[in-house]
Amino acid sequence: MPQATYHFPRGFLWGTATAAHQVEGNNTNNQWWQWEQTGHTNGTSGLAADWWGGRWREDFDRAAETDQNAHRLSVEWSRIQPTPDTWDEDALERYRLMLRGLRERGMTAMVTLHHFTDPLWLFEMNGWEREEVVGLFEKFVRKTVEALKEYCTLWCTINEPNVYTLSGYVMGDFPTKQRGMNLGMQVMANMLRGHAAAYRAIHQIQPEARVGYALHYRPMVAKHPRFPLDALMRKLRYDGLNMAFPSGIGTGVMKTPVGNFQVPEARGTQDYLGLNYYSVDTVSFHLGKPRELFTSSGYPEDADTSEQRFIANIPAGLFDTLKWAVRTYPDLPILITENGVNDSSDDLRRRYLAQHIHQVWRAVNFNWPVKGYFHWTLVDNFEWERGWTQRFGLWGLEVETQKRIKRPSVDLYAEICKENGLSSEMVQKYCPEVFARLFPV
Ligand code: IFM
Repeated sequence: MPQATYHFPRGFLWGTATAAHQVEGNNTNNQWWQWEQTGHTNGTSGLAADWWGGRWREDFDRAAETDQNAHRLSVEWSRIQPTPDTWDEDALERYRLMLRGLRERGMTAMVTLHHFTDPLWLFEMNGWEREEVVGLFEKFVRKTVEALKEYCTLWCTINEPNVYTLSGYVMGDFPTKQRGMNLGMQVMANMLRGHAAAYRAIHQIQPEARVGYALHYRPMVAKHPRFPLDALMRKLRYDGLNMAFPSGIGTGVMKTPVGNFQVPEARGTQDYLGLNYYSVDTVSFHLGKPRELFTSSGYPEDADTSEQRFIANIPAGLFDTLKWAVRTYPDLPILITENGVNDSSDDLRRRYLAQHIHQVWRAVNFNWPVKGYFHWTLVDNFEWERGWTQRFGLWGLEVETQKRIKRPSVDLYAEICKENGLSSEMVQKYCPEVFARLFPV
């Protein structure tokens, strides 16, 4: 049996990623809370993982004690700016405490400034649909970065602008008052403007900052590649989901299925590319889905899927994602800002983790500039419209009692972080079923 270790470069960031609304609890002043109270989600966020009540301390301990050296968290706009004219200094102080907590534990902080939630006052004025949001977002970013800059130099302006837009304005799963593809693309253009304004503001405040955003990137294949409509739909969906935001940052022109948006100020506004990768979609033409531009997406019948078939374990897709990234932006540092799987029994997670990290190693081995990996997520969290039905945590959470339950993947990830690599012994111990694939003779 082969014995080997796939090593990573010194200084590689190993961590987990979280988002404020999903872990803090009692985030009553944003549009998601309202959406939950009006029956649009599978349960309500409630106390979530009670980080606002202080349980971030014990969870950061868990991360540090299992050798993670970084953590990506987000701040909640509606706490920091509860009304258009007020700032909550206590909330900012609480975030400073959390970031100091990371530093005290020897962990690098990455802060996301917008992760799906908007203050209610912004939502009520139709938020990102109006261009005025750009100045409002910049003001919030300035205030927040000034307050937190002592503890963070790695900033993510906006998480998954493509998902925010499409899940809301096209699918209707995320809070919106009106729907429509054109409106959705207008929202995405405003997010791009907001990102560009934030990028410049952060650099003004903190010249040494590294600023980017997190793109949810989904490789796609046509279900029947020789069937022209499937191939066409794959391209349409791929361009619509994956390419709009990057095209705007690459060229200053955001290309969308409903036309181009000129955002010249966005050109070149990233110091790294953040990639959230989960799976590969198989796309086909579907007459019954006009809202989704007549496309349907799923996974192959025999795919290794998670509960509810939500995610298919297709690790090669992560390599393809990284290949796309280096070809599109040669030399730009890459961070895997999310990757993980919903798996309450932790049967799939161990091999998903090992197989995906193996693909990251392949990329690093080509000298592609991948600088870190953030697993989604540390402790089970509130999964938006899917509520508590999906468990992405390395640690499980009993929501009522707030008890954390360690899953076996914790130990696998801890060994990877400690070793700064993935070894044959680890794979043999935690997921022998994929040993031959990861360490072929
Ligand atoms: O929980 C989400 C996160 O907020 C954004 N990316 C995907 C995750 C898993 O669904």
